[in-house]
Amino acid sequence: MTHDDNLGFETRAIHTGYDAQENEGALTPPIHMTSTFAFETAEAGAEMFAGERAGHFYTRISNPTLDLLERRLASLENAEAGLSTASGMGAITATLWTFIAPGDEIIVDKTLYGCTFAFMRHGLTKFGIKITHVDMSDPANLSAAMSDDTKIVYFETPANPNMRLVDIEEISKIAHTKGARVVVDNTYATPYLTRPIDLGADLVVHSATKYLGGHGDLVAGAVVGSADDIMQVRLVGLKDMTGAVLSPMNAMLIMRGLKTLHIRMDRHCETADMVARALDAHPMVGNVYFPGLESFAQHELAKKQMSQFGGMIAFELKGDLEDGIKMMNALNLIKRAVSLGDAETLIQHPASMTHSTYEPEERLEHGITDGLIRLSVGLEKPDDIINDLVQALDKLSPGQAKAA
Ligand code: 7XF
Repeated sequence: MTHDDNLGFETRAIHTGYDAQENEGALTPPIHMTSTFAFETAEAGAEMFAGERAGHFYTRISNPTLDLLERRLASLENAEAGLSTASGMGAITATLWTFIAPGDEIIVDKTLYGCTFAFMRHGLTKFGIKITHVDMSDPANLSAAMSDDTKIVYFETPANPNMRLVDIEEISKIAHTKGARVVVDNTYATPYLTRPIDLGADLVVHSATKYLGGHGDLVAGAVVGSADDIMQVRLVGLKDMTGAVLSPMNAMLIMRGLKTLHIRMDRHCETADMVARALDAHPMVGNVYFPGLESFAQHELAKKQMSQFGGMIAFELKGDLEDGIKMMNALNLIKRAVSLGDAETLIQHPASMTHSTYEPEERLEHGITDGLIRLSVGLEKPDDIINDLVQALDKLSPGQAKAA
């Protein structure tokens, strides 16, 4: 597959894989809303099923609209091939089911999105897969933990919800000494900010529900990697083991989102930086976790691995859980909602929402405090976002001076 290597990221997000002249001149690609494809002859059908003839035969395996989206995502991630799925969890489960067998070990970072954690720790372990958690913020911990059974090394960076970063290049080197595949969840950073394949990762998974779609109107996922690996995920993980195929209609909406990914991400990043600094300056706010802050523990790694620092912030109040609830309920503009990467600024409480899949003692062990609040900074006017947060925080500290 060509990746229009000479063209920029933004240009490929708009054009890759599509020729209007092959489609009646239509500027926007048609949506192939079809479950099945007619064979010219019975023999042609049999040849397609045998893998001896190219072509689409059933949308759970492939479809021209999905194919176009997959080419674009692969191009943006600098991967050979891509696969779209019905959700981020569809991408993660299809990928992992493809490459593991009973007795294998997956080494995962300490902090993961709640359902990914539940899939591994509460799900895969039932099938004889060993899940070992390692604090990958120090790569030496991975070196010490690798064994001959380790088939996959898996992490998010930045991690949901507490923003911990993992050094993709260092971790990939260590994982490859034992031949393990490195799978990175790049949902938070998007390929606009970080390209894990370029840094040595083997497979990149996404919740396309978030920044890639970008408008909060769909649920979708994707995985990219080598052509061989992606073919296996397509034929095993997607076709047979999960069936988590994306709707062509949603593929079209993601492609519409991708056209503005770079503009949206620039703005998310710029506003998040302002919001993080405003939170940091407020007397009722304790720790602020944002990779762009000089005080962020892994700020140097953020500069090495991310072109900008993203639109996600986590913070703790100088107060208790009740204060957190009071603050969230006092917001007028910012929506109390899970998910992220939308135009609307969203706030949520991981311990009782996205990460309630962890047992309380597991949350403690994995660094998700009860007081942590997560903010997905949207595309509204920055002052409006900051003013809403400050007026809600001020309600916790009557008499205290407003943050500058
Ligand atoms: O299956 P989904 O499209 O919802 O994607 C799952 C998923 C995978 N990786 C990361 C880093 C994610 O954040 C998600 C979904 N997270 C949402 C959230 O944290 O708000 C889900 C709402 S419960």
